[in-house]
Parts: sequence; structure tokens; C-alpha cells
Amino acid sequence: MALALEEAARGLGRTAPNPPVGCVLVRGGAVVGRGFHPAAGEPHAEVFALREAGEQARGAAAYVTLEPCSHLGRTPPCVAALIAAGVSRVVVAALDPNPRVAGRGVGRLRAAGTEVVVGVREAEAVRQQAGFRALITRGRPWVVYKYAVTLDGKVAARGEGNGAVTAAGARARVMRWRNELDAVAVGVGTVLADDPRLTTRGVAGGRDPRPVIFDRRARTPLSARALRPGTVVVTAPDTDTAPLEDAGATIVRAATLPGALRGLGQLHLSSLLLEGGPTLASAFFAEGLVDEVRALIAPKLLGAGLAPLNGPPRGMADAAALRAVQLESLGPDVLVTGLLNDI
Ligand code: AOF
Ligand code: ZN
Repeated sequence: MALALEEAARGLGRTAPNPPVGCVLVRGGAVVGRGFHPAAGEPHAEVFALREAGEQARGAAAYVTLEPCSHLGRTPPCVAALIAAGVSRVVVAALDPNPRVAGRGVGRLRAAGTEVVVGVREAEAVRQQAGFRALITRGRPWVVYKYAVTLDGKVAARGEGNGAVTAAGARARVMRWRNELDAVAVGVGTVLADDPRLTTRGVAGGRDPRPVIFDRRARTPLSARALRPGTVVVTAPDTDTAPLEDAGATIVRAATLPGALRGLGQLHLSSLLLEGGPTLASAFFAEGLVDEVRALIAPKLLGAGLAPLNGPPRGMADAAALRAVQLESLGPDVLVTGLLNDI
């Protein structure tokens, strides 16, 4: 399943509205096929693994990070393909929350006499599929708030300036996240102050996330580096956006933040990396819309400066506690990740 999760990761940021899924076929202790879902409309992970295995799939065990599908979608059901190929055992990490599948895939495999095990490395799989799961169950992207602070909790600068807070390893990690999430969001204040590109740099085979600019009054300059065909600009319902549309921007009009997120969901954006500035992040946080936190902490003291969140003060008893907290060293810096909402 570890190999299947690695396979699935190759699809991160490329499969929406579909999930990233990986499949590994094992026979006689050897891997005979592997596959991942590369993009919506393309064959599912199981199909690629079965193609590679050919006749060796007969009697093999399939390790799949998501319950094989039982429905006829853009592609034929994987359950039928697994049964036809003679796979005798299917190990599933997580059930598919898609109401068209939701346990039916596993049910049909069992009905055909296939041995099925569910729940192997489930937490990792669910986390990898957070975007798909948010989109299909809530109709909005999974929101990841990323920020870099000094040890005294200051974001020295915004946007591109964050490079000054942490070292190269942390910066490379942010580039990996940009490659893996569907969209990257900033407020117009960050666009005006830093003119960030919001591109993925230094990742082999990387692709750029879709830039999303929260800009109620359409103040984004037409010369902004993040403004390119497909860039999403989120405005108030009544804002004149004709010049931005002429520049190729996709406009999402919304009166509220939840409304804006639903609009992004309708664009099939399943995950959003929130990068730009304490004002935007504080608005998301205040409404409970930060699902996951990725904090990069540099062992430096600034003595003064901006905090990553600047909402109204709360008592310690009301602090939002992260769950599933993980720590990692990135050169001199420390990465702390955790969840604020359930996936
Ligand atoms: C699998 N393996 O690799 C993926 C699955 O429109 P379709 O035919 O591509 O179906 C999309 C749905 O299939 C998606 O919403 C999810 O429920 C499931 N994705 N299932 O067995 C895969 N990507
Ligand atoms: Zn399928």
C-alpha cells in the first residue's frame, strides 16, 4: 500500500474533480503491475496496473488507495476489470465517498467471491485524498493555510518575501505544495505589495497551480504577474470586472467567503493553498474555513512584526487546537502540520 500511495501521489494536483489514486498488483511476492490516475477523463489507476500485469494479474492481489469504482462514469467500472482479470484479493485503503460508489465497489467484489480488506493505511490515504473528499462531500476545496514565521511568531514579510523568513529547504517544500495543490490563493493586498508569480519553480515535471486572487473591488493591476489566462479573481457580486475578463481572468462573484469557496468548487478546484497575508488568512480562520495548517518556523527572533493571524483575541480555552500534528525538520527550520477540520 505504501507503493500504491506513492503511485497515487504522482496524480496530486492533476486529477480534480477526481481523486488521486494508486494501484499496485502483487503476485508471488513480486510487483507485477502499477498504475495511477493521471487526470479526469483518463483511465483509472487499476486499469494501468492491470495493463502492465497482463496475464500475471490472474490470482494476484491488488492494493488500491481508494475503493475501486462500481459505476459507469467517464470510464468503465474498475470492479468489473479486476474481476475479469482474475484478481483474487483486493486491499483497499479507504472507501469512496462518491455516492455513486460508497461501499458498492467493495460489495460487488465480495459478491463475486473476491477477498476484500478495507482500511489499510487509511489515514494517509484519506489525507492524500482530502481535496477530492472536500469537493464531493462539501462542494468546496480543501483549504491549507501555509505560512512562515520566526520563533517569536512573526511573518517578516508577505508573499514572495516569505523566502526571507525560512531557508532553502522550506522554500523547496512550498514549491512542492504548489505543484500538488490545485490552486494557490492570495489577497489583492499581497498582489499590490509583492506582485508574486504564484508559479511552481524547481520541481521536476512540476506544473503551476491555478492562481486565485481575492479582490472584492477588482484592484488587481492588469500588469500583475499572477494575472494570466485562467487566473481566478474573486470579487463582490456587483464589481465591474470587464478589464480583468479581457485579460483572460475567470471571475467568481460572491458576497461571502463560503460562497466564494463554492464558486471555486464549481471550477473543479479541490484544494487551495492559502499563501497571501494575514488579512485573508484571518478571514478564512474566523469562519472556520482553514482545514489544514502548514507552519514553517525559522529559529530566529525578530522582536516585532506582523502575526500570521490578526483576528479578535480569544482566551486560551478557545484556542483552535490542531489534530494529527506532525513535525519535520527542514534544514534549520521546522515544519508543523495539523488539521483544524475533519476530512
Ligand atoms: C477508481 N480508481 O483511479 C479513480 C476513481 O468519471 P470517472 O469514470 O473517471 O469516475 C470518477 C469517479 O471515480 C470519482 O468521482 C471517484 O468516485 C472514482 N475515482 N476510482 O476506482 C481511480 N480515480
Ligand atoms: Zn475506477
